[in-house]
Amino acid sequence: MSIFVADITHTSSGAHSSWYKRKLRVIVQFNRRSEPEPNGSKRCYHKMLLKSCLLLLLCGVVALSATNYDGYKIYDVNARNNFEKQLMLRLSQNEEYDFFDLPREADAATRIMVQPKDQSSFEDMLSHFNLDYTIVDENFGATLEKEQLENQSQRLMTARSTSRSVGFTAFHRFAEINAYLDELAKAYPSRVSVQTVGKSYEGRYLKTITITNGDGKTGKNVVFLDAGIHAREWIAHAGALYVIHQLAENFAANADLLKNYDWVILPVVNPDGYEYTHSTTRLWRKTRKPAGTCSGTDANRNFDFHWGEVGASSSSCADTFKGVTAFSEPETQIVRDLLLGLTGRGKFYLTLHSYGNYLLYPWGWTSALPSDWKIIDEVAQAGADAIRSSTGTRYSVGSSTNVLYAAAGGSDDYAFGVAGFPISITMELPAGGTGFNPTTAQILPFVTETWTGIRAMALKVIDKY
Ligand code: 0X9
Ligand code: ZN
Repeated sequence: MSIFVADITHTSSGAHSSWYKRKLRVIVQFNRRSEPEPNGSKRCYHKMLLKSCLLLLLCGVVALSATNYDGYKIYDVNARNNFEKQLMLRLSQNEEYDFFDLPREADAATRIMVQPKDQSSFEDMLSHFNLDYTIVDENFGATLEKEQLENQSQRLMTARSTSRSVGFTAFHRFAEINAYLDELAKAYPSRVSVQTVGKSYEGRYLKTITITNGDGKTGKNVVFLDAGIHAREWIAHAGALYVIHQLAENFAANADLLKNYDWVILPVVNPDGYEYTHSTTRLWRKTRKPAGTCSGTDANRNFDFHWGEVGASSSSCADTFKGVTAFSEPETQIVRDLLLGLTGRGKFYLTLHSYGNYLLYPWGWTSALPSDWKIIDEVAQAGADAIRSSTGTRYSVGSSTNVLYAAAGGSDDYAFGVAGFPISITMELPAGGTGFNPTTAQILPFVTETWTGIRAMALKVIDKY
């Protein structure tokens, strides 16, 4: 019998969601009765292996900056029981590993990207604990290289073949997205306007687009939609652009969505992060403002509602860094001010992320449900049902904490709990490629399917408020 002592995050009440909740110092004993007790050099080997496993689990080191991902591997680890799940959760606190998702159920696969220098110790650790795993990408750098070339040529094709700065066969740069908004305001001046709502840390102008039916009525209820809080979730930005395209350019077919409602859309919350994913580090998630020894804050942990209470890191190098203070980031301040400015009129806040096919509603900070959760559930369910009947794609619906994990400081909780939006939903679009990297061919099918869900949810909201 070996005794392995580690700080393992405690999963409270067996709920697969609230893994961040309490940190307990626990002693995990793993019994190796089925194997002969190691002796001599074998015992020594086991000790060394265990030591390197411990080091691997316990050391949190500075995150990388510029990355070409050459030789990076992506693994799916299938945590089959509570011990294995706890092991994965503990490992996810090591900032050297990029956990694309976190184990939620005992048998759910967890996707992890591991850089070359850590791969052999990582695989040793997996084998040592007899974890079930597969490699889903042997060289993420090579995958990205091909995809970047393809995206580049698709961007050029869009530029050549259409009068618009964006299309849905490529992922576009921030400047192209802003140019598209301005083109729409110019093309449809009676229905569409663009507002500059502030500046990112690096000085990029954040713009919202307001789409109306042009009847001149003021004070209508509002749907506020944003995307790109997380830089690497490119399909979310594309999804917001498709919503804009539908409402502005396919107006007649969507007049029912604009009769009594105006739409305000911020397609890129975090432009510094977004540009950084295009230029330097494809899987960057956070903003870019320096903090401590690293850069960037997880904007979706930075809102001042139960800020930092759960599921957020205090380490500035972590991907879920909560920020030095609540609203430390100019980008989250901008979203805050937009949300507060819509208090009363704002009925539906929808924030687009990826990935995982979830429609999540408050709360993200507690497993308790808001008293009127049934109405939000009905709206989200309408979205999931519409998508299911159009393409067969399944979405899971529920509160963030209960369906995914507890994480405080999210924009959805703030919109609902502080700005008074009665319906507040985080939509996690599907995975493409190995998760965050859909191929260019996947963009159109994903965004049209997403639009079907958004349309159904908006109709439900309009019907209720
Ligand atoms: O963790 C997040 O911020 C979101 N998932 S993601 O994979 N896109 O990073 C989910 C946020 C759900 N809402 C709250 N926890 N408030
Ligand atoms: Zn996200």
